[in-house]
Amino acid sequence: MANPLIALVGRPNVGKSTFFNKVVGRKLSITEDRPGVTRDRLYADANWRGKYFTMVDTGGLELKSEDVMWREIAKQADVAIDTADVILFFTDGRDGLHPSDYDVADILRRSHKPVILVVNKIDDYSPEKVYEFYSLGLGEPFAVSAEHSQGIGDVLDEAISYFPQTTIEPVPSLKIAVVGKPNAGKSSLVNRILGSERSIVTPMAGTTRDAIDTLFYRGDKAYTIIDTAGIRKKKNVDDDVEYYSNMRAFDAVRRSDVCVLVVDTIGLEVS
Ligand SMILES: Nc1nc2c(ncn2[C@@H]2O[C@H](COP(=O)(O)OP(=O)(O)OP(=O)(O)O)[C@@H](O)[C@H]2O)c(=O)[nH]1
Ligand SMILES: [Mg+2]
Repeated sequence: MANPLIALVGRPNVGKSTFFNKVVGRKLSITEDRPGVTRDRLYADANWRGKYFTMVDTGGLELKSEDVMWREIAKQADVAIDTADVILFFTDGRDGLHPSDYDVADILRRSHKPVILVVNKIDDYSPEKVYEFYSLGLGEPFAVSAEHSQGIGDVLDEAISYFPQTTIEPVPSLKIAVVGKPNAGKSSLVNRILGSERSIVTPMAGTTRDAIDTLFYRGDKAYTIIDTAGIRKKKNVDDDVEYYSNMRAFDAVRRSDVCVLVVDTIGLEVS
């Protein structure tokens, strides 16, 4: 039986990945002060008060946008919503209630799953900032500062209260990291192995930003396959996001038991 799944969902740049990193206790997910940093789904196991669960970080939702990238991000978030046992709906208390929050609220209501409304970036305890969020019609908002680790425990207490009574510890699995240069076909290979569209695959280089762990079974054996961002030589890395996604890829290599190196035989080039 798999762990209960908690999904983090909300519009871009509200602090989902910051919260995710605090809960899993590692800087797994890339955080930056701009929208659209998280693009795939990022899974990690954690426990709270002895209850084990898996948490999934998703990319921010821009539901009104026709842009391909935002639509791909929304597709990934949809899978997380569909498979979640509990959803943490993230909003930004510093910016205040945003029209897009209503769009996300509509989607979450339609999922008929337990939804916990989180108002993040309440760094100085100022409860008045959360009142307007009652109008989303999703019950009591939880004031949180992910950055300063405030209010996280209350949210997790509420989340685990929705778990089924019997939960078990995570299964040990063989960890396989799939690594290679950008656009070598790593996500395509991973998706083919998993038999479903688990990562965003586009012909554009650099669409996987994070190292994505997926647990799967073959026969009675458990495996974790880790899809990573393409690695380039340090001298060619020119932005922060690529720098950090490269670090995630190296971290995946370190924590794996086996590495699969994917080479593009058509586009062989020295970079
Ligand atoms: N002041 C303050 N800033 C925060 C807090 N939580 C996150 N931030 C900042 O908000 C920015 C966005 O945070 P992320 O965690 O990357 O946001 P996200 O929702 O994952 O963004 P996308 O992946 O683009 O959807 C970063 O600059 C964070 O440092 C908080 O509690 N207080
Ligand atoms: Mg993010």
